[in-house]
Amino acid sequence: MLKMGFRWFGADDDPITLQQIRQIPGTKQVVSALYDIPAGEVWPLERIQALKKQIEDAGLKFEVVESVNIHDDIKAGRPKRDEYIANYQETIKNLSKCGIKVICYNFMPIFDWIRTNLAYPLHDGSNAMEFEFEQLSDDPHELLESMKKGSNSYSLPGWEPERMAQLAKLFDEYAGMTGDQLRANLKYFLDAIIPTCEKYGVKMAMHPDDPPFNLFHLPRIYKNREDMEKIMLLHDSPYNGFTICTGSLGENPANDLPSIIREFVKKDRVPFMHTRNIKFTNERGDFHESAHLSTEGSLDMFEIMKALHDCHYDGYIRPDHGRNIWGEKGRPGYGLYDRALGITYLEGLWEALEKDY
Ligand code: DNO
Ligand code: MN
Repeated sequence: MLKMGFRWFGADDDPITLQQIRQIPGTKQVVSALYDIPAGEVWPLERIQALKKQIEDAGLKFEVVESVNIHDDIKAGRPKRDEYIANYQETIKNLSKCGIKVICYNFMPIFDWIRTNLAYPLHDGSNAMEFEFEQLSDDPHELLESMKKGSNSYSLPGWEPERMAQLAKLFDEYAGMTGDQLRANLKYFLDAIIPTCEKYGVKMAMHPDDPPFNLFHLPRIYKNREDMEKIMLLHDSPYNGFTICTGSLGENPANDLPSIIREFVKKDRVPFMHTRNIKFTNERGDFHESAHLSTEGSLDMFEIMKALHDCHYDGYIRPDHGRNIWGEKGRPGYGLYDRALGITYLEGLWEALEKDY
């Protein structure tokens, strides 16, 4: 049985209700977070307990948190990092008291994932997020303008107006930083928190950089298999794990997802999976996100699920982004319908794999 989850942004911020999530066949887990707590601060126990209660009262489970974001002082290796790391340890402890088993996080400087259009029209009248190299400029403010084209009031995480206002300062902090330096800062962080994770039984699951290449002259360190091996060796423990996001890693056609999955699931380093498909639109590698089906995108979802199945995957999984379909207006990529369709498709593939055992 897949430990299938659905990402939920909380009662105040998500137009989707827990009652709706509960009606998606096969879905038992809600993946959520305290989204209003700024990176670096401790997540109070009572707040996590309240979120857990809400989810459990709706008949669902809460065992995976996405994300506990990392303060830029930790990523940039600034003096205040020790204070933020101590807070992170406290958060791990509090999450563990509430039964959380996995924390998804990312280690991308300044920004989280990036698209150039949040509402790209697809041939069937739906829309999805898109990435076009030509729209990228060296100035993130210009990119923000292009991103907003045609979309509603949502912005991607990391692109909120408050953060855009302090961008110059943040870029200064990373000026000249290499991948090795960023990796050293990750090691410093992992060496401090993994013993806490081991003690409290919470696994870390680092999310790939998206897209998986350097942007705005900022280093990115989880782009491919080689990067994963380096990260694994920074602190060798099953608690130092990965989220394998098929969409993010798949944005580089050189990444062989089934083989990456087989290698790292066998090594017990994959507590969490994100599955979604993308479709390349030209040789340069521009792409848009697509429905989960292999026939709708460039990734072979059957081979991905087969790799998981062959390795007896027993971690958590969720459909990542979907298209916005059937007139749905909410948060780009995080509508109800297409993600629910994604789940039933993944469950179908899984059932077929199980029966053929
Ligand atoms: C992209 C998404 C991201 C992810 C965060 C994890 O593929 O899954 O929003 O949740 O980067 O920290
Ligand atoms: Mn993802």
